[in-house]
Amino acid sequence: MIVALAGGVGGAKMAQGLQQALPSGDLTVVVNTADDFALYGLHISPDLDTVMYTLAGIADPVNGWGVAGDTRQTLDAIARYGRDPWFLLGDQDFATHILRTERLREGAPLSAVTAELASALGIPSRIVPMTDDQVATKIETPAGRLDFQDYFVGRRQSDDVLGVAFAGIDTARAHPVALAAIAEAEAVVIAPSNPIVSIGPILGTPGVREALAAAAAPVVAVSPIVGGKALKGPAAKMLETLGHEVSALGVARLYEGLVDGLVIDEIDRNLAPEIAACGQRVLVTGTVMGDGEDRRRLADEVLDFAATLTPERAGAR
Ligand code: FO1
Repeated sequence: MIVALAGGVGGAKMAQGLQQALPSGDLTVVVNTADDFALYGLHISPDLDTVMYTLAGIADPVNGWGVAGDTRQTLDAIARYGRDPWFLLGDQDFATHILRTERLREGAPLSAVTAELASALGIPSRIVPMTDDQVATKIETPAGRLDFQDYFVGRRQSDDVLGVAFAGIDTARAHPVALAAIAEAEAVVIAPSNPIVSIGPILGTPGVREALAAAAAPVVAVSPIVGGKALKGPAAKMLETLGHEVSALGVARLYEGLVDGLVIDEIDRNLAPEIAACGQRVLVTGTVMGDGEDRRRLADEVLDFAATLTPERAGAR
């Protein structure tokens, strides 16, 4: 079994490639839930849904999030009542949030609801929230402390990021299925998701770092920074204002002691020696994932690379 740690769109693409590369049922995706929030009384889990729609083959191909071909009649009707439709929820997407919220109110844990939805969509992989407890990303900016989606969607990531906090993380418990999957995995793949706000909360959930350190399997990360730029979203600007180098080397330093190998893009080939000096083996390949074929090819290469690694990271057995 292979475990992927994933956030939103980049993580979902990597997960889809892995799902295609592996026998049915061999993939467990542990997903960030610190972006979750409530809107119109509904529980929205953007990263879980992005992974779920992508693995079901129904994700919007342009945005990467939401459902392909979805309409916005509900949101238009909400706007008619004078509410600002700032977060773009499609009609089919609303169905997911309505049913999730209903089941949560009945007392079902988020992981069980996610499994029900994913199973109904025919997804052969396991999608596991990092925790069933509530964790919420807060962004410190010159304008004050912002809720994550207010910063990300509402204000279009225009604020400087002075700090990032994950409210509730200290008392959150990593999902036991995620911890067991890491312990039993043949390889753990940290997807090319934002290391601060997508992978950061997963690693920060008590128990996950310890599970990774104790795992017998190699841990491999794919750099989300290519040629000094983020593939998507605010990762580059965030890394810079938080004092990290905006490069694949910066990513290597963030994951130092945690991973055995780092996959970087051809364009960053010159960084390979310095990354190796961080104690990480390096695979240089094309990492920019467009269509399905790119995803599958990268997944095959990442799995082949992982199979060549002997865990040497700090704490590895
Ligand atoms: N991202 C946007 O930039 N604008 C949106 O209006 C938006 C709506 C949205 C609806 C459902 C969903 O599952 C995701 C959505 N996203 C939107 C993406 C999401 O906010 C981010 O990708 C993640 O939270 C960051 O990983």
